[in-house]
Amino acid sequence: MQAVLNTDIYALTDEGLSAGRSTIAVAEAMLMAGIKVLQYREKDKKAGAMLAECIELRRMTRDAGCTFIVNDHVDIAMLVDADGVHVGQEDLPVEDVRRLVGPDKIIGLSTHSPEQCRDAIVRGADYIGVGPIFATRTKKDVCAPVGYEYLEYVVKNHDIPHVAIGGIKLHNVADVVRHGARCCALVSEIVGADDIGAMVHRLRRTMAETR
Ligand code: 3NM
Repeated sequence: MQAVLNTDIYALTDEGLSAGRSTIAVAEAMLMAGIKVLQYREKDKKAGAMLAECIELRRMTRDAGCTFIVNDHVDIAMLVDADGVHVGQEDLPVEDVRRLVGPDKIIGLSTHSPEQCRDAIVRGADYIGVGPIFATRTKKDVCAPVGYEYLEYVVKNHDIPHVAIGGIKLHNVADVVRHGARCCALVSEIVGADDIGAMVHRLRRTMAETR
């Protein structure tokens, strides 16, 4: 039951961590490498600039057959006809996001505990983020790492599609997969890589060899 996230790597944007490259250029490299789920996550940009980038990314992801998710901004997701939106625990409740985007769009919710996982299912989220698995500096207001304990809880007890996130790198991704993650989200390891295509291929090979 992983139809929504039927892929190995969930990529996110973050221009501040992209070693001087634009988010559009980074996304282009990700799509060239075969990324099939991309989330637009830019915390320090104005709405107008985000809308302009998302229009471009929607075109690029559609051409590449890649699912396009917008973080936080339900309005921008709707304006560009993104495939879905991702929200956090303190954003608009999933039921209200659903009223806005309708039944056909994907809604992802970040979760950090078994209770939040059960709540996400009741509220009708289509997939959940599970993390942070490890400490990360990419997300400012993030809670303490949940380690593998919470990931294993989700894998053992629930069918909802999930994506492991937080501090995942090339050197630990095999271990995350061994603990049951089917899809892994990485921000800094991919957007900060010198050669984004090579990084995606190495991650993909490592994950495939672990399964
Ligand atoms: N969400 P990196 S951790 C965006 O736990 C995000 O919900 C998290 O970045 C969560 O791969 C995180 O660079 C940041 O550690 C992940």
